[in-house]
Amino acid sequence: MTNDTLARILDKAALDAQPVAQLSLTHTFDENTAYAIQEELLACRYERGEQFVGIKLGFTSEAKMKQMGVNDLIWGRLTNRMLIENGGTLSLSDFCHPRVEPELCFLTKKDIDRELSLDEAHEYIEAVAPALEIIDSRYKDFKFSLEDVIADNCSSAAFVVGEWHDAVPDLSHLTIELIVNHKVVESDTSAAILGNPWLSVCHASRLAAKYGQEFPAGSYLMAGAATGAVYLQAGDLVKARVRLLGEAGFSVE
Ligand code: OOG
Ligand code: MG
Repeated sequence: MTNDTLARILDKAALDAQPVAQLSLTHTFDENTAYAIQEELLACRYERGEQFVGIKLGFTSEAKMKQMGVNDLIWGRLTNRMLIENGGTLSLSDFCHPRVEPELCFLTKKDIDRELSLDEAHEYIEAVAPALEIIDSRYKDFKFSLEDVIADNCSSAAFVVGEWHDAVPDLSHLTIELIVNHKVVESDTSAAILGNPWLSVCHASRLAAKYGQEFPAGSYLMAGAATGAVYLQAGDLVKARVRLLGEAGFSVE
């Protein structure tokens, strides 16, 4: 099967909100091919008029690597269709089995077309915000190999961004909490994200350049979850609360 055919299986799974068998059960493909399938998958979304708005990193924290049984940093693409306004509503029926995780989101200030050093990263970032990522594996039981999840655009499904703040040099000591129905269900500090969330900017710049992805000024960068993810239920009121940065939230119907 071609990369395009495999991508269309995942695209249909997302459109129908019906998970499919892991591609790796019937096809052998390496990490590079997985990223090529991801590109084809995004091409399906662009064909429908969606636009690239940013990059998300995955498995930047121990908690996530442990929860999902994989141990390598991955990246995916965000489109305008995935953005839910802060305080907005998510419909469970649009997704297979969505989970939510608390994150930080950066807003880029300049076009990025090469790997940035940690010292340079600050010049390229306009602001930072508390955020929530809704991940929704298109694979049955939310189970996958590293190659499977890369092909599936790293489970990207939706995201919510709170109020923007100046991105101060030290972002590694912020408590990040996931709050569902007024209860803290997951919590860690921002140091859980690669030891320093600014490193997410360096990794995203490296990966975008490596895979030829344009990363223009004004793009979002979801830095990766600080904690494990939890399944969403109808009626949930979900918030990410980050010390000094405030909250981002949505409700589930
Ligand atoms: C893959 C996406 C991981 C993160 O922040 O670590 C991710 C998944 O867990 O399904 O978005
Ligand atoms: Mg995430």
